[in-house]
Amino acid sequence: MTSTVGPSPYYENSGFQPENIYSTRQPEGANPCPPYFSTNALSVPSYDPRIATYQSSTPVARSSGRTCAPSVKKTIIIISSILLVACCAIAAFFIWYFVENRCFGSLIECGSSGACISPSQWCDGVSHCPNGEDETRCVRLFGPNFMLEVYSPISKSWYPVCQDGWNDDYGKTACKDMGYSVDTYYYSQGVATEVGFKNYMKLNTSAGNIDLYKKLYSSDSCASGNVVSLRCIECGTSAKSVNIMSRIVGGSGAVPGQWPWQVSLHVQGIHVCGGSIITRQWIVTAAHCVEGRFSDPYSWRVYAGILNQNEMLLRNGYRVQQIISHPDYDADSKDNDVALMKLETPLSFTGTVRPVCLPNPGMMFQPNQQCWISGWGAEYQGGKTSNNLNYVMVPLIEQSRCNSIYIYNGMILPTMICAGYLGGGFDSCQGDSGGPLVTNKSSVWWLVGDTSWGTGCASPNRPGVYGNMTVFTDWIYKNMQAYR
Ligand code: 4AZ
Repeated sequence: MTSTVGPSPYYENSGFQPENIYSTRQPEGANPCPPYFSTNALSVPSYDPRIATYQSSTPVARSSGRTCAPSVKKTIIIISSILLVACCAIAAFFIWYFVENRCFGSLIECGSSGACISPSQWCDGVSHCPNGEDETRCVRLFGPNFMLEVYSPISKSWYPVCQDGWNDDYGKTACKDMGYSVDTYYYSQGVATEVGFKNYMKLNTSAGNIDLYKKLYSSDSCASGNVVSLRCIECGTSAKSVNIMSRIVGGSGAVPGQWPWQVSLHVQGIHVCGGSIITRQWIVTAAHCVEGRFSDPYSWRVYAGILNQNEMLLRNGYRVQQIISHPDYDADSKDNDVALMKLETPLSFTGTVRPVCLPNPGMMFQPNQQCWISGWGAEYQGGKTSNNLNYVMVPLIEQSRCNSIYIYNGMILPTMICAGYLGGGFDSCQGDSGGPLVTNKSSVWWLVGDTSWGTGCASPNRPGVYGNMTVFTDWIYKNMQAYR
């Protein structure tokens, strides 16, 4: 593989980031500007109706005892000025406070909706926030080691979980809360903590039979020194290693079990798009595959573990119960080109039917990182779909480079990622859409993208464009959890 891009930038899956910073409570009903700081206070002091305002240019000479001496006037002006500045500063603080913090006291804000809930309602198994953030932002898996992290709505940060007292029952609860089914639960194990952790979530094992999240408390120590690594599903394993220069355009024919997450999506017995298995019931595909007349779940059949299209026609395929297209998908720009299909009956996992792993936040994909695409798409621009599953290695292309004037000139949005060869020759093509762009890292196959668009197929300076899965994982988990 030729290296054309420098080493410094990387693609980082930053996952959910807290939106606001909370500070201490502002007393309800407090007036930031008391009446003596009113704007006309300086021009109409009550003790001397004759005193000049700031606008007066000619000071009035005073002789009587009731008028102010110049030094007294000066003092009043200085004090008034200081008070005015202090009032403005206090007012500015309160304006900032109300803009930044919409919830009073210990109440917690629900994402960006502005709704407020009490800390005891966060992660209690009942959705209180309008968009359900209180139940979807409880746990996440971080980095290539699947490190379990729990969200603290108070400090608005994620903490690793100390392994002390942890068991598989807690692991299953955490997996369920991410939208996984308990029957695919794989394992929990302790991994040595990275230096630099200052805070952990620890289990209060004497807390009795209460909810997992109520048992967790924040601590700056972890006796075992191990944190929980959690696998909710055995994903990202393939029976066959890949032969790098092994059609798609310019690729090779796949063997059984090589890309076990790859599915073929049919409408009326015709292959329309590809997709990727992420759980027994959920398939990730492209939103543009399920637009318009293709949005009816009952028109689709899903074929898994079969490499040959002719063979699929002899089988029944899996029925689709539900299709969820990304709400922000834009058909013109192909922004957020991702959709989920829920199968009516769960898949049975075998050597040739297996899920791929969704990328965890904190994973980095390097520019030029080797990735693989697979599908039954055309083998050349304008060709018909292939009878056999093909694959090819495509390196990632840095965002700024792909957006350069001689490539896609600003059309690559943050929800997209480019992969391919600027010299052309190897690429995804019509019919590969919705299918996987995967990479192997730490011996696990990760879904980096879903095939989305490109100008033609395998032309120079027109690489393939894929949905950037790292930005969709929060949306995917949220939907898997909501439509369990
Ligand atoms: C398509 O229409 C399509 N060369 C998929 C990928 C590419 C172009 C078109 C990228 O399904």
